[in-house]
Amino acid sequence: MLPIRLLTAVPICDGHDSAINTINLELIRHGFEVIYLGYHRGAAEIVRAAIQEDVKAIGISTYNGGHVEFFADLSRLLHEAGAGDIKIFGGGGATITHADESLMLSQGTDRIYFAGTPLTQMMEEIEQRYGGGRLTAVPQGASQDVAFSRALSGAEEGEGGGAWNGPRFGSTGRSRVIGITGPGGVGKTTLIDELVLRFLKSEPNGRVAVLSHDPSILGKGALLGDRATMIYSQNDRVFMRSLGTRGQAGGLAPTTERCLRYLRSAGFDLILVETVGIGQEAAPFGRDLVDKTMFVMGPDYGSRLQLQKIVMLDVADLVVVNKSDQSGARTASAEVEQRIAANKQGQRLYTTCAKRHRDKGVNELYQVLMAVE
Ligand code: B12
Repeated sequence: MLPIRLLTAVPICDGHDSAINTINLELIRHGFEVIYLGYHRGAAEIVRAAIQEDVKAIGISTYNGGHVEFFADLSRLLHEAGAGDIKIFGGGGATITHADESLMLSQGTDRIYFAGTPLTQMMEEIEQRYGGGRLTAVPQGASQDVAFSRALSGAEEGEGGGAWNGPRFGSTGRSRVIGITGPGGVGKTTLIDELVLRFLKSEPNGRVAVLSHDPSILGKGALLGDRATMIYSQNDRVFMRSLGTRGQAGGLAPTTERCLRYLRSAGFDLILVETVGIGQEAAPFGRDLVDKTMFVMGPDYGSRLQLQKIVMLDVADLVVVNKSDQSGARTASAEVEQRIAANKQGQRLYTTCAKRHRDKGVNELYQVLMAVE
């Protein structure tokens, strides 16, 4: 059985994230997979993420006021999408009054936790309310994303024949699946977000999927936080699913292959798969899992000798040195270029600075990805 998933966030115009950070850790300790969206988040992006991540409930921490309207908005948007069965709960010290609470409960909120509620009591109750199985029914009038998201979780569990039977998602008629890997901290998520931006601009009717991995232990909870750092991927034409590795070594999850097959069958034009940060020995993508593999590294890998030890430099189709603004980037590019030239496999090196707007290296990389047959 898949772990139960919850999404947590702090509303727009609110930066009080200390409470939710504590709550997140407790939820993880109690075995939940927590997709954390971060602070200053609008109702629409929270609802979109909750649907795509197939969560059982949304937990909101709010301190700066406006909570009555904000929670009502969440409830309205969930119902409009046909996902009114996703519950809403939350807290915010003493800034939510008992009168507010009554109003909020009457407008669709499931539970408010007040200041002074012990964490153990809160967790026991959250387990009781939202534990058990995931949401499987697709309510009448549900959006395509709601139906697809629940079917995708079903596919993870081996249900439904492994292929999507509903309307197709993309517009170009073919899916390109790109596996992206590299050590932690080299900017993979930022690079993916920038590739997504280019896709949204160049394919006005297309849809892109992102499958993102964070480390987790089998049978335990996980904090899945890649969405919190993404900007352009908060868009209706992006379908993003975060996965915990659930005890599997190497950078991917036990259900990654099923998810990828399912996303491909749904016709997304571009599917970007991000592994967790990997070590020198890992080569996470098997032969048929993806169409092209991309290895992203930073200029700071140590000595030239270290380069010899990185297995992905032998097998990646595309090699990217990101953070090209850092000192040492030129030398790094030259050394990596030499390293892959020695492989004699026609691998190409791209030098990028993903955090820079309209970076030429990212533009070039995007063109190459979209030309993948
Ligand atoms: C810490 C704090 C800060 C820190 C925030 C640090 C951070 N990164 O979070 C700092 C100093 C940065 C800060 C800044 C500001 N703050 Co302030 N801050 C607080 C303070 C003192 C505590 C909040 C807190 O974290 N409590 C700890 C949590 C764990 O406990 P709790 O609140 O009791 O929560 C319980 C339950 O509600 C539940 N819970 C809470 N959230 C959730 C979520 C879920 C999913 C669940 C299940 C449960 C749950 O868990 C707890 C269990 O017992 C409150 C005052 C107060 N005593 O509440 C003011 C307060 C929230 N801040 C306030 C204000 C005004 C500000 C500023 C605007 C000040 C300014 N002029 O700059 C800024 C805004 C910052 C921003 N960007 O939004 C006001 C808000 C007033 C209002 N709403 O009308 C308060 C109420 C202070 C006051 N009395 O004036 N603040």
